[in-house]
Amino acid sequence: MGQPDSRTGHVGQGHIDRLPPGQRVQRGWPVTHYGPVPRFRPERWEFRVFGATADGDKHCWTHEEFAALPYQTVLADLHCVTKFSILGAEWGGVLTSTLLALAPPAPEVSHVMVWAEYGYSANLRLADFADDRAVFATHRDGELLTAEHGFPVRLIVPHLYAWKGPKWVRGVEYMAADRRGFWEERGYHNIGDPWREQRYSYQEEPGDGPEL
Ligand SMILES: Nc1nc2c(c(=O)[nH]1)N[C@H]1C(S)=C(S)[C@@H](COP(=O)(O)O)O[C@H]1N2
Ligand SMILES: [Mo]
Repeated sequence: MGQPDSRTGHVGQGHIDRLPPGQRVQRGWPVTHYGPVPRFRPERWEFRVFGATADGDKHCWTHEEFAALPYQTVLADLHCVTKFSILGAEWGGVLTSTLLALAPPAPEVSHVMVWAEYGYSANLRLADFADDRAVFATHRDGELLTAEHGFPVRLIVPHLYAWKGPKWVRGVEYMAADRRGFWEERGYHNIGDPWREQRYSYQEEPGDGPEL
């Protein structure tokens, strides 16, 4: 047991209150994604912030530059919409708030699209993306991510289902209107809050997302 974690307010691993409705605890760390694992090519890799930036310019980081950005850690669970949850991982990397400060969005930006290798994408409301626990993770529990788990960079948004956190991230597009990402176009909920069990698009209420 011990002291409650200052970020989650939860004590101990597997405490019942920390599990969103309909989820079960998964031991270990399964690999879950659509399609093949991309090969990392450092010389071709760049992390791009584009779309409606405040200065109208694209912002790019090489892998070396990205790895040199301020490193912070977040303690967070991972909730897959297929109903398993992984509890108590420490994610290390670059906070989305750091990136937003380095490449500020224009005032009209309301949503972002996070883009990954092979065209995988996930849309997020700017406020969800900017959450102070959202992190572009390069490490888990102090170790570099493996290729299957998203090396070199994956997004973790602790308060949303894990499909909202692309592995193998390559960029962020700032948007002045909402647009559906990969799974959001294919039957999954536009917002994806596990605590409200927003799993599927048929559960969406007016205002939750663009017309399907
Ligand atoms: N690029 C990419 N990222 C992705 C996915 C995917 O299909 N492609 N699947 C998501 C889903 S549904 C989950 S549950 C988590 C799983 O992360 P893990 O394999 O590291 O456990 O990755 C997310 N990120
Ligand atoms: Mo998932």
